[in-house]
Amino acid sequence: MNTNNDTICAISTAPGIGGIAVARVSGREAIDICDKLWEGKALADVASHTAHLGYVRDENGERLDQAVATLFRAPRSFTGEDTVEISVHGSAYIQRELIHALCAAGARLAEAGEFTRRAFSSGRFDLAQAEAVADIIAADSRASHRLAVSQMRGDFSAKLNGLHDSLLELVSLLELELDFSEEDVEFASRAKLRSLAADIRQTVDRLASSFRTGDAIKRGVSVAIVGETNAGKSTLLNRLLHDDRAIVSDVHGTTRDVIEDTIDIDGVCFRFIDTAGLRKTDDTVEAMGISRTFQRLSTARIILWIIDASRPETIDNTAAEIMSRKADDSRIVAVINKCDIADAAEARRRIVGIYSGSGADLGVRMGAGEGAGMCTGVSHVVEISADKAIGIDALEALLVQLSGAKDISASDVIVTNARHYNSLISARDSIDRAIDGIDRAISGDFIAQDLRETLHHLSTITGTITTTDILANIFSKFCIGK
Ligand SMILES: Nc1nc2c(ncn2[C@@H]2O[C@H](COP(=O)(O)OP(=O)(O)OP(=O)(O)O)[C@@H](O)[C@H]2O)c(=O)[nH]1
Ligand SMILES: [Mg+2]
Repeated sequence: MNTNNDTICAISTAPGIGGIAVARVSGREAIDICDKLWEGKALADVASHTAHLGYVRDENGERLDQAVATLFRAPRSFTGEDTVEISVHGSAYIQRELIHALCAAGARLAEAGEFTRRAFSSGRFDLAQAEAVADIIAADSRASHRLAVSQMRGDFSAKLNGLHDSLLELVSLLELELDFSEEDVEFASRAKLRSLAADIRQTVDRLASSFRTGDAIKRGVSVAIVGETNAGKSTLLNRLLHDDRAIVSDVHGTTRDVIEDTIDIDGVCFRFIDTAGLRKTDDTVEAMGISRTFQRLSTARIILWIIDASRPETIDNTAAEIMSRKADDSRIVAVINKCDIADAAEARRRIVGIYSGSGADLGVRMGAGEGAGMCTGVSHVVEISADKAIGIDALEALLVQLSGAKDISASDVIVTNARHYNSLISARDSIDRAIDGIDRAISGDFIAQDLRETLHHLSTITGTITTTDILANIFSKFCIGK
């Protein structure tokens, strides 16, 4: 990545043809460079945060387009540098020629994420906030947008800064003690130190634990649709996606491969995964499909176990596989399908009797849970007809509830970035070592060392401590113009 001494330019609107395209120019020479191709009031003379109508000229000095130039003087701009945004008509030709003209006048084409990187370098915001810019651009549901906005606003950073201050206080207490070690004074009682460290650990742990929800919301809550062949899994997928995405037929073993797609339900993005039906088979390709079903089962957050109401005796065939392969913290919803042609009572009785957890959800929802608790797993049972669209609204509402997205209040800080999560886990490991050290009454300098390490891991999130490699890696994931 180049230094910040030069002036960069790029089209910041989406690639392709549009009503308007905006070229962003940022750097020390931004205003002078734009003036070279600007026909209108000299931009060097206008006030910051003002917009001006004029013309831009191409490399050869010919009028290219009528345009609006908006000027932001340093440091009150996104990058913290002098910035000009030129809005032109969004033809591919005009966009290309405008960038050529800007480069001929002394700017250089920006690298991916370079505008945001400059904003970070000039202290406009920290690294976690810079990463939120990419998330805001990528967010495609209300829930993921809300999380990105909160991170960009600095809620996460404020939490980290609070932790940083508490850790520094702990380290300084210990170091002060070490300075006076000959005099054998204790500046902080070990009990006090331990309780402060435990508080920090709890906050770090809460943040790390929020990642599972945050990641699911950001990338789409994964919902695997599994069950016996012919139960109606693909019919349900199509129903949920409002699209004929998968082939439906009454031939057992129709779906061979995993089919997935995302859709927004009530502001939450879900990733629905239709899978090959579970049954014993000698067919090699079908067996491969079933092994893919197992993979998806183990990573899904929510499992929709589809049961054919007209064949309740099949419940036992798939139950054991599903129970044994699901992730510990995923939820299973037993979905009794084809309720338009069969009574669900027998299927329900079997599920409640054998496969439900002793969880309150079932008890309340289903009245008595005969024999509940024999095999934990199913938390909800719903009755639907995927084909006739009966019970779908209730199923969707349940999915939204299970996603956890609605339990997040505006003040909750949720981690959505894998890099942040990894740093939090490392921070939690080092604070654990520090707490262990306090418990074992080891020398203060070892404890201080572990606390400093915790500080280090937390600082990599906001970018107070960082390396060029980390920065290059983060910003290369942005697009050019951002
Ligand atoms: N009456 C009725 N038929 C349904 C319903 N849902 C699905 N079907 C029928 O059941 C048959 C199987 O449906 P699919 O959606 O292909 O079943 P699947 O579970 O994906 O089957 P495989 O891909 O073979 O595992 C089709 O003939 C559907 O039309 C329903 O709610 N009611
Ligand atoms: Mg299918």
